[in-house]
Amino acid sequence: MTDVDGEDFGRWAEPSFWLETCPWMTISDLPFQTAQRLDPAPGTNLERERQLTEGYLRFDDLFAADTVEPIRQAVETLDSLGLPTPFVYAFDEVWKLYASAESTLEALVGEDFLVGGDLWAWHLPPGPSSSGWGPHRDDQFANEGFNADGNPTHISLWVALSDADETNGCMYVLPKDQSEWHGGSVDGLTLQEASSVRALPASAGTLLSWTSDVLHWGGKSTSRAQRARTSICLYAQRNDYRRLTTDMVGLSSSVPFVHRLGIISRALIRYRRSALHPDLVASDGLLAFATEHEQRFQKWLAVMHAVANAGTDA
Ligand SMILES: O=C(O)CCC(=O)C(=O)O
Repeated sequence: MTDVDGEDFGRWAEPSFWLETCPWMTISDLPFQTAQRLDPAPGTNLERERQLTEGYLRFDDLFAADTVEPIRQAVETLDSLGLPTPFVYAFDEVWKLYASAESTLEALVGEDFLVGGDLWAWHLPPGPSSSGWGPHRDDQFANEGFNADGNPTHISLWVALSDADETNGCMYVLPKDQSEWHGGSVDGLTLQEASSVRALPASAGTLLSWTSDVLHWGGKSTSRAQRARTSICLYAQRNDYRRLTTDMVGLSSSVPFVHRLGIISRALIRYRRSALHPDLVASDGLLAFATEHEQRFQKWLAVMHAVANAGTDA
């Protein structure tokens, strides 16, 4: 992602700016209500068992080309204009995509789940200077990744928007049953573990998921890459558990544009200093914009919380 210094950030707070950037996309308050729900991916219940042992899953071609292609084009367009790619979450189509997989995701993470939290969008142009994020586990919630019954409290959802393979930086995982736990550190991978690493080529429309104890990373692109690797990721978390991050939304909620700005801003702030992606350069202007919209979002959440509690007390 390139820097956006000198940008008039005031415009970014208007839906019209993003709609002019990607006129084929839409922005409304209630994206989930109009999302078409897909049937559960075949074998989802069996996969749930594998989620407990290996920790990662792949649902090939879960989303149709006419669902993912507009989103891919939006990420590519944002990147080509030097706009931060997570702003693709300003558009309804991304939220609808996750909602359309509701029945598959329910089987994996529990009914009435929430989505959001630490989201991102990647566009890796072909060639050896592009790289996915380095090896890590999504374990910032430390011991809160699993319930007492062993089922995950949250899983990561990664969707290929373009075909990803070993030439353009597909995902790699170390299955959890092949992993000696390194106490949260990714140092000291043994040869035995290295030989158990699996490449996860994924055609556009494929959903990958993993639990918080799975070591994973995005590969490097190569001079043999034919196309950019483009993808999006966020969390799904159980709703019968405390919200792990403040920016999780239920699939029956509204997600107004101003909240999306807050959610995107939180992600920009969270990942700004991350060693996972040295390409994120946030200008002072971008940081000020993100801070303002993140704070507005938090204030709104506090008000909603107070209103809900007042309702309970009455
Ligand atoms: O797409 C990538 O390169 C990295 C994705 C990832 O590591 C994550 O979403 O946690």
